[in-house]
Amino acid sequence: RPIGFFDSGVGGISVLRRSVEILPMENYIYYGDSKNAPYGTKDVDTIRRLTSEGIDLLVDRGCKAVVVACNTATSAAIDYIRDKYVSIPVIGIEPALKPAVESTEDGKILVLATPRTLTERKFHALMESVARTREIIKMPLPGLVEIIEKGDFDEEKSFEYLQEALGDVDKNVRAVVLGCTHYPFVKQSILRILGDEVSVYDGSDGTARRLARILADRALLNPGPERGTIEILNSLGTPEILELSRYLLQKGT
Ligand code: DGN
Repeated sequence: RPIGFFDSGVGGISVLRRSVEILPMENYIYYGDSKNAPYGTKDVDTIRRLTSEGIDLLVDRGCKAVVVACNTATSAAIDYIRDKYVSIPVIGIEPALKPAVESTEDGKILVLATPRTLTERKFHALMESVARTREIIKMPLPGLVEIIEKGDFDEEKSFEYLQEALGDVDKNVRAVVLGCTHYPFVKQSILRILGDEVSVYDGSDGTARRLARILADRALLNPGPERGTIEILNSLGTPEILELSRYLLQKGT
């Protein structure tokens, strides 16, 4: 049976890609809800409803586990989704604040995410538990997801947007956490603006590893030996968005 991946657009492909590297024998179905992107500026009830509809589609296709590969949907809806689907593992993603704190000794940590992720209780709880002694700068980037959904990665618009947002950031920033699954696709622009000395963290590796561990614990891993398949679906359903999704799966970050 396949593993389902959900995101409010093409961003979760950054997590899918890492999972395919770690678990190449698995079959995957990726469902991006680009029609309703962005989620990051929507209210919690709307995000829950849309996430739940997306997960329904994956469960109807027989998925043995689902990954909510969207920080926004995880922060607003993961408990709700877990209560609804008690019989399959539901794996979420959160900003990689812990690895950023553990791997850098000093300096400030810049967290980039959607407005919703940064205001939700889940993020504040995460900050309380792992980063009490470090200075965190939270920076919402409304509008960046829309630019990436249009296929502009390290080009004109996304670079200009990031330059404007990050140009005056504190010079003591040592680590940057990409707390939205779309942002790894503009990592080069972020490094160009902040300088190569900053370390960049995103949640894809941690999420893919957690997925692997949970499947192993429940004896749900696909034994192989053949490589699995990857099916990509999108609520927009246009050839362009499917092409963009496949391109991102190959391109990486
Ligand atoms: N990719 C989503 C996330 O990780 O938060 C954000 C997408 C959106 O709809 N704003």
